[in-house]
Order: sequence, then structure tokens, then C-alpha cells
Amino acid sequence: MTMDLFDQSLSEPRAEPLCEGAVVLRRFASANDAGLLKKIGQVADQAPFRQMKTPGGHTMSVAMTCCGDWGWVTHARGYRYQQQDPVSGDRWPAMPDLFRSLAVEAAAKAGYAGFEPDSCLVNRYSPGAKMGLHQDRDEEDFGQPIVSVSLGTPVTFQFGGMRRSDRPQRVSLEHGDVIVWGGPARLRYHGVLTLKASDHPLTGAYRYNLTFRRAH
Ligand code: MD3
Ligand code: FE
Repeated sequence: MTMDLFDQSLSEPRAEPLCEGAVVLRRFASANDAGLLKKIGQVADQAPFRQMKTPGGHTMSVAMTCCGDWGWVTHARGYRYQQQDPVSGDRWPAMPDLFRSLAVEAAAKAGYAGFEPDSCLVNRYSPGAKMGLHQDRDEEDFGQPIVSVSLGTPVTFQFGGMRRSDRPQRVSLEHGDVIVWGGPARLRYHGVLTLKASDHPLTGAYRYNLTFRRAH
């Protein structure tokens, strides 16, 4: 028998429905936090974190890198997934097996068996960084879920409705929390409030977010 890498029996996980189609798996990633952070460091050694410029000319406050077959990037006329890191011209680093198994197991637990991510965006927030309300719609098939993993310092996440003007709800996301977004939640507006200064034993002042997607 094989051990389930993300077995939660010892760490009292809680699955909380957030809205129709979205579920929070509290502390789902906690048991492997140090391993995940080490892999983030290895990805960043190959493809360093960078603050990209939006098509509107603003520099994003969140620093990003990617791994897997497809990486999400900004360019002069918009946003897209591409196979090369625009900084180096090289392919993105491979998606670590530990990342993939986390995403696949979380998706299965939320009812999306067979999820096969081909892209992982790694976001790094330092104090003062934020992400405004937006939809994730650069992927080919909105029938595929998105899995997001929070590591490091806590932040207030906002999720709204199908229109930008829908008043968002707030939820605190902490180290190890995983959310699976699918079905009717897949195209909801969402964002992250400004990260406050705090200290986490494994990440210092930083918050990391891994977002797993099927881009193509
Ligand atoms: C709800 N990242 O990278 S993760 C993003 O914490 C992004 O870095 C945030 O939004 C972060 O695009 C939020 C939670 C999340 C991710 C994808 C979603 C929520 C979502 C897709 C649809 C609906
Ligand atoms: Fe998003």
C-alpha cells in the first residue's frame, strides 16, 4: 500500500464549502510545506521571480514565476500562456511532482477527478502587494477547475460574483490552505487585499500562492 502524500488524518483538515463550485481545504498543504517551499526556491533559481508590467503600463506589485508546460505572462497587448520564459527565452522549469500530486489530490477531493494541470503560476507577495479583482479567463476550457495553494503569511482574499460590481465576500487564507474553484465558481471575480507586514517561521514576510491550471 502506498502512503497518501497529502493524507490529512493527522492534521485535522476541514473542507469548507465557500460557494457553489468552490471548496476550501484548510491546511491541506501543511504536511508538505517545507518541501513545497524548497521546490519554489528551485523553480525560482531557474526562472527568477519578476514583477511584470500590465498592458496598461503598470508594474504589478506581486512578483511571479511559473513552472510546467505553460506559463502565464503579460505582454504589450494582453495576457497569455506561453511555453518560454520571456526573460530567458528558455522553457519554464518542469512542474515538480510534489506540486502536481498536491493539485491532483486536492482537485479529486473536491470532486474533480482526472484534473491534469499543465501550468503552475507562483505568486510572491511582500508587504504592500495586492491583486485587484479580476477573472481568470486566459485558459482554453472553463470546465477545468483551478487549484490555489497559500503558503506563508496570511492574507484576506476577496471573492465576488460574475460581475466586477458584485460586492465581494472576504475570507482569510492561511499557510497550507488550498481552494479548488470549479463549476459555477470558475469565472467569479476574485482578488487579494494588501498584504500586511507579519512574520512566518518558514517564509519570513512573504506570502506565496501556487495556482494550478489546465491552460491548453
Ligand atoms: C477564483 N491569485 O493568480 S488564488 C491568480 O492569492 C490569483 O495569488 C490569487 O487570483 C493569489 O490569478 C488568488 C485564489 C483563486 C485563484 C483562481 C481563481 C481564486 C479563484 C479562479 C476562479 C475563481
Ligand atoms: Fe486569479
